[in-house]
Amino acid sequence: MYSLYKNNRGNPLFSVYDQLLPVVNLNQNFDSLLVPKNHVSRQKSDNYYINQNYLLRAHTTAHQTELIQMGLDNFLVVGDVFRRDSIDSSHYPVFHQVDAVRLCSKHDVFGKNITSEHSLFEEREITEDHQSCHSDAAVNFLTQDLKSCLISLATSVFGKDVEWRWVSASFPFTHPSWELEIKLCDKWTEILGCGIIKQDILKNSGVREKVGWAFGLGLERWAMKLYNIPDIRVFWSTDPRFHEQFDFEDPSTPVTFQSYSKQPPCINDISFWLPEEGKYCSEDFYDLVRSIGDDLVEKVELIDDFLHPKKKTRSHCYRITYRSWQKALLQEEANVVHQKIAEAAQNSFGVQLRC
Ligand code: FA5
Ligand code: MG
Repeated sequence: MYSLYKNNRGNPLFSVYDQLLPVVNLNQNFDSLLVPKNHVSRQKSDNYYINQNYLLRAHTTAHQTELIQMGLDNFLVVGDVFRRDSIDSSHYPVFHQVDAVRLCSKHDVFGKNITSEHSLFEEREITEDHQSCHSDAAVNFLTQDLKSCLISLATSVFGKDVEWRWVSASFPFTHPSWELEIKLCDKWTEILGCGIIKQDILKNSGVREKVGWAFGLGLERWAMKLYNIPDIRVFWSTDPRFHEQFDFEDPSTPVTFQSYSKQPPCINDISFWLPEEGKYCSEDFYDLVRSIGDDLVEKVELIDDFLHPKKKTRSHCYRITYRSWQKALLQEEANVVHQKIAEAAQNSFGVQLRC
C-alpha cells in the first residue's frame, strides 16, 4: 500500500489505525453502514453481544464512518474481530482483519485535464454495475483502482503466479461488491470482500463531492497462504515448534511452515432431537463445542438434518473431528470431551440425544 499510494512529497497516503477498541456499538457495526435492521448479520447467533447496545466488533469496517467523519480520505484499520461462525480449517471465532478506505475527488478521477463537463455524479436507475448516483467515469475509475490495488497487494505478498479470481458479492455498505478468491491447498478460498462505498454512507458522514472504495481482508487467511499453514487453529498454538519457525528480525524472510507431524484424528458423531422451532441454532452448538472442546476440535459438520414426517420434529446429526496438534489423541480422551459436549447440549439447549 505504501509503494502504490504516495502523496506528492513521497510520503505514505494511507494512515494506519490499529489501536481502536474492539467494543463497538450497534451504530458503528451496523447502522452507520446501512445494514438493515432485519439483516442476518445482526443475529445473536452470529455475534458476541455484550448487551443491547454493544458487541465485540464483527468486522473492522465498524470504524469506517467514524474515521471518514474525522476527515480522513485514505486509511487502513487493523484489528481483532469476533464472530460466532462455523468451525473448519479456515474459520475461527476470533481473527484479524485489515480494512481500507480510499476517497477520491474529481481531480483524482479526471486528472489535470478536467473540464466542467466531467462529473462524478449522474442520476439514473440503479443496476448491478452502478449505484443510482454515480457516473460511468467514477465507477470505472474506482473499480479499476480498487481491483488493481488488490491484485498488486496479492501478487506482492504471494508471488505473481498465485491463482486468483473475482466473484461478485453483496454487502449492505458497498455497491457493486466483489470477493477475491485464491487457491489455498487446492481449494478456492475467499480472502477479502470489497466494493464501491455506498454514497449515502459518505453523505451521512458529511462528505460531499467525493466517491470511494473500501475493502476488508482476513489476515489469517493471507498468512495461511503465505506460509502454507493448513489450519487456522495453529495461530493460537503456544507450542514453540510453531513460533520458532517465524523467529526472524526481518518479517519478509520467506517461511514455509513445517507441520510438526500431523496427528491422527478421532471422529465422533452426535445426533439429537431439537427443541421447538426458533429455540436452537447450529451456531449455539458450534460455540458450545468450541468452549468445551477448545482447540481439540478441528471441524464440526452438520451431516444430517432430518424432519420427522409425522411428528414434525427435527433432528440434527453433527460429525466432530477431534485432533490435537501436540500428540496423538486417544479415542478414550476424545470420548470424554464428546460426552461433556453431549451433556452440555442437553442442559443448555434442552435437546434430546438420539441413541
Ligand atoms: C466483511 O467482513 C466485510 N466487512 C468486508 C468488506 C469491507 C467488504 C469493506 C466491503 C467493504 P466478510 O464477512 O466476507 O466481509 O469477511 C472478510 C474476510 O474475513 C473474508 O474474506 C475472510 O478472509 C475473513 N473471514 C471471515 N470470517 C472468518 C473466520 N470466521 N475466520 C477467519 N477469517 C474469516
Ligand atoms: Mg465473505
